[in-house]
Amino acid sequence: MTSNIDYIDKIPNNVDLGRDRVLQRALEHWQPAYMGWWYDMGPNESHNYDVYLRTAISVDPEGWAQFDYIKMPQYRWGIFLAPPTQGREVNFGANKGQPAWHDVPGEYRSMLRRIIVTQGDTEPASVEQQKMLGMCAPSLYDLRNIYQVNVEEGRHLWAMVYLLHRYFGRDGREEAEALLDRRSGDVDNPRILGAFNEPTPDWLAFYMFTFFTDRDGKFQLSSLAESGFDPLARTCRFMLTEEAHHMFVGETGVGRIVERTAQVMAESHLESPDQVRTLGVIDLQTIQRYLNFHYSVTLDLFGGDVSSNAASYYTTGLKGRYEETKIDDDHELINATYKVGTISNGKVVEEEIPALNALNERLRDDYIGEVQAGVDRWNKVIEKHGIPFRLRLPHKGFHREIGNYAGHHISPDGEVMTAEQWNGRRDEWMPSAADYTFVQAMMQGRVVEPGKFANWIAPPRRGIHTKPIDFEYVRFN
Ligand code: BYC
Repeated sequence: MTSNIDYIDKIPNNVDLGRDRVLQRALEHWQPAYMGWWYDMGPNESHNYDVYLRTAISVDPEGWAQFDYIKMPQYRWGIFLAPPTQGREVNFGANKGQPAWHDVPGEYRSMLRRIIVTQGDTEPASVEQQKMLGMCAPSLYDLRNIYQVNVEEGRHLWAMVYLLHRYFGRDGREEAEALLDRRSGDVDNPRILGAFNEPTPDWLAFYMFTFFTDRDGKFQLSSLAESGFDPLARTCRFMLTEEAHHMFVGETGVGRIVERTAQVMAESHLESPDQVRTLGVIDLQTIQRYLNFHYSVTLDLFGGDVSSNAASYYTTGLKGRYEETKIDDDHELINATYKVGTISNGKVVEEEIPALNALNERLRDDYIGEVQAGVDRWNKVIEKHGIPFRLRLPHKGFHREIGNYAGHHISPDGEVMTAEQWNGRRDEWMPSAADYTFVQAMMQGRVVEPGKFANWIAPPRRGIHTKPIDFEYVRFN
């Protein structure tokens, strides 16, 4: 097959793609397969729309985001690494102080490939999960935002595929193909990590996902941005610039739903969930249940509380802690300990374990600190409207399937229960089939008039890229 890709124009990059024959050959096969995947699994019925999107065309801090109308299949998925740091070293683990690697160290090859594949797998998974949501968008502004998130998740897949193609030879190419073969939720060939096989059936779920799960992305990418394997570090550093917008979409999305509900409750002086629902908004109790679900499945994404994999990733210098180089310690953690929760005699207790084995838990704790701050901001909105209800994060052990809490039944307050007790209260704590039916019924059809918003969500404070809120962010043609 001969190449018909104009590399410089179609694939913006700063990896000298125009002269890299190995990479070009790999992409000649992969790029058409990617486009096939996008047409098949990308946003439903969207291929002919003109969408006001930003495209990364360079890594220059001021110039990387170019905004224009574009049809999504013509989006220029590019390959970017953050600029190199001269003299960079491996900053942690047993190889601390060695020059950072510019090629894959042979002895760490399979471990590194596994990390890159796991990261890469989440990106197309999320696009698949969100495929149908454009059909019931609450406004053109929101529709444009989900499409922006989708094309950038596509680009993040490209980022990982670049590493596989460039550094892992034949097995890298095979892994890159497999990334397009697995499908979110597929019984036979599912995505690798649990949360990426859960449906995202409505916009409340989408905003919870972008708030909670994309933020796992931020913390994992930050840890990988510390990697001693320099191309991975630099790739992730650039991905983080795009990730920030996804979390903004999530936090403001949930915030606007909360705001609209609180506003309607304050105006109507109604508090009971059933009455609130009759006013065409989502009751705060349902929002809490969605929060419980998305928070708990996302906590699982950090892996086991006690993990020898995590210890190996760290000791070898492949995956660091969140903001590793800002931490004031020996960056080897040989004698350090860390507390993890576990169940003993029917109670949640803490035990002190070697810090190296607790690195997943430590990252999870860093993450929890940040999500708590976001929940506090949502609560300020509720408080401002004089409503006594407060959203809260459930206990870390609630509804967990990975790690020390897996197999136990823990209430949002941290009480260890029997399966029967827990299941008896499940619908108080987790979205029920009836909740999903209610939310989806409210989100029938999409709002297409510029500046108009569905009743269940407040408008944003401002538009995208200095455009007004009533800008025509999507043209349907
Ligand atoms: N589901 O030693 P353990 C993002 C497996 S999100 C299913 O505790 P480890 C994004 C594990 O694979 C960020 N299986 O785990 C967000 C292992 O399997 P084996 C994605 C799971 O390896 C929104 C076994 O259980 N990036 O970017 O320390 C939209 C024992 O596990 C799960 C990354 O994850 C699970 N939740 O930690 C778009 C970074 N958890 O060995 C994008 C790369 C664990 O028995 N990944 N297992 O076959 C990693 O660093 C690690 O793989 C993990 C797991 C932190 C995920």
